[in-house]
Amino acid sequence: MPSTGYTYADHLPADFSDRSLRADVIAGLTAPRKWLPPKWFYDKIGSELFEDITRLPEYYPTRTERSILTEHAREIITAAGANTLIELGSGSSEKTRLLLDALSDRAHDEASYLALDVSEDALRSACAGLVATYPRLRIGALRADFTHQLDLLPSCGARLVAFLGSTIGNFDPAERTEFLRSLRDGLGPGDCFLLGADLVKSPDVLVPAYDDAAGVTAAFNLNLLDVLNQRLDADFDRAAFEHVALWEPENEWIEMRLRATRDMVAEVPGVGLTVHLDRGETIRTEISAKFRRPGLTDELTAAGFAERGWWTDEQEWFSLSLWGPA
Ligand code: AVJ
Repeated sequence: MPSTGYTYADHLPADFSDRSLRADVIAGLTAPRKWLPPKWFYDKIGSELFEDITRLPEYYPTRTERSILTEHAREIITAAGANTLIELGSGSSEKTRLLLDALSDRAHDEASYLALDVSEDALRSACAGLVATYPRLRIGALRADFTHQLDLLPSCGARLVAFLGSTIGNFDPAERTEFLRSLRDGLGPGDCFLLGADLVKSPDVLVPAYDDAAGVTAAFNLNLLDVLNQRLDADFDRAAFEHVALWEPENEWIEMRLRATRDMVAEVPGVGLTVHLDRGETIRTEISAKFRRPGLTDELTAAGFAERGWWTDEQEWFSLSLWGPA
């Protein structure tokens, strides 16, 4: 085996992705109000479309979070007192570099980084890129599902577990509670949790961020149908769906849906389903919850965390917050 400069461990069965896709599609498309989980957006094309979204003028979260990190990464690393950074859902690990620069300066040869993601491709390309920039950093990749494998986190040194990009917004409130509880359970007294969370703001800003003028988010949403067509041999007619993004003020989340523009019947042989949609019927494909500081504090406190820091941008559009065990 040629040396890659990082360690790689796989904690998911080879058929994990196929099995969970099938279970999700059966559950979601037989429900009275149809839905699909957003994690299936991210095939190769979907991941590229998401990278394109992060560069859209309307999509402020990525650049706003990056600006907070640029300004405060050192303070955050110092407040956390960490020598190990563990990133949940690391994806391209692009913004992570701002934290790694600060961590490397602080912890020198003691510094380590562990990327955790379900995608081997994402883990390998991110880690290979980091090896070149951070020769002294110990780098590890762990293929695991952070929604129910948080007990796998290695217990070495003072750890900072980072969950960036407002990915937490994709959970519904019950999933969020469970995620935060299980994360808290796995933290020792010297560990910390860094959370990137998008904040409530005017729908005039929020809605265009999920329904951009160039139609990139629409393509990202519709790509989910291609994923089902390819992986489950389904025959959804993409052209007969339209992208919908709406702000739900009572839940304070953005919902993305795919709306059928005609009555239709689609076959999904991979799960043995025939799916009927009426004209105008929607499939919910994502919720993207937005937060307020008091609400976040309540949820994190209920899960057993105490606040250790709060950073935001000038417009208070996005937050990074640091939490330790209460
Ligand atoms: C990566 C889940 C944070 O909810 O803003 C972007 C995904 N969906 N545009 C988000 C997304 C539509 C994104 N997250």
